[in-house]
Amino acid sequence: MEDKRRRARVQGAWAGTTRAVSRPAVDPVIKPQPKTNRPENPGRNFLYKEPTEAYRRAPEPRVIDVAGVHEISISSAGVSRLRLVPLFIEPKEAGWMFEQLLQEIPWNQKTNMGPDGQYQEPRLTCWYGELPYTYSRSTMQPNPHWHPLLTMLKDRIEEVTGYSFNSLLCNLYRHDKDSIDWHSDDEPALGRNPVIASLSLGDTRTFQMRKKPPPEENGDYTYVERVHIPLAHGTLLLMEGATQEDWQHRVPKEYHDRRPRINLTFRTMLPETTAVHC
Ligand SMILES: O=C(O)CCC(=O)C(=O)O
Repeated sequence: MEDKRRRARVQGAWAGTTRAVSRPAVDPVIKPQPKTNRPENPGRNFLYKEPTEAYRRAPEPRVIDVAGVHEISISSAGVSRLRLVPLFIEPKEAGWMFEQLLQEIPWNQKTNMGPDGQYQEPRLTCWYGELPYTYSRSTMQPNPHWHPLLTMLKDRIEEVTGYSFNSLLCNLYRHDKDSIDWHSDDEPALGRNPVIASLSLGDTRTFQMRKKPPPEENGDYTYVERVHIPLAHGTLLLMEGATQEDWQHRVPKEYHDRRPRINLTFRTMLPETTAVHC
């Protein structure tokens, strides 16, 4: 029966051709295979190998948003300590101060030298102090003409903290895309374990910190500890001890609209040294 049907097909569809139709001597019979969990390619061996390294997860950032003293690490360089004072300047006062500084500080966009050539900083700045300040291979000239409001704020911070400062770097973040990249305030001109007093006015931005990795990480920051601090209108943040030696900080760009923010970082520059800021 089967042979008869095959012959009929040859005579019908292919009967006119002289080409020989090659076909297997025996029709292949497809047998149903039993279901197994074995891989389809039996030539390959799949062996379970015990992982040689423990699975590492980057730690969640620690958020610091309450007033007080926060010791964030301890190392051979010493304790890294932050003091957070929200509402150091009352909102009513902070409002007119912000407007006045926004209008009256001679803001300027600094040009730095990076590995790919010159670039403009994504923010405006102004430097006050008797000494020049050099970072990213570009120098800010001495500027002894302190705005009276800045002198008043410096006096107020000195009175409350017990520290004294002779210099000030003012930063203006005009909108959400202005920022400052990872760095430490660790120039030789600032001396060992410098104290930095940072006063924020205007819109809130997140001040991010990351711990410098140990030598065995070869400069990889993937798994380091992180700290996030929202710096709101009128907040004072003090960085003390080994903070600059053991940590870096930045204010990143934001994905959502931000109104302008002014940050005043009071520092003490030592004379007779050359500042080098990375
Ligand atoms: O804007 C800030 O809060 C940080 C500024 C800063 O990192 C700096 O001036 O070195």
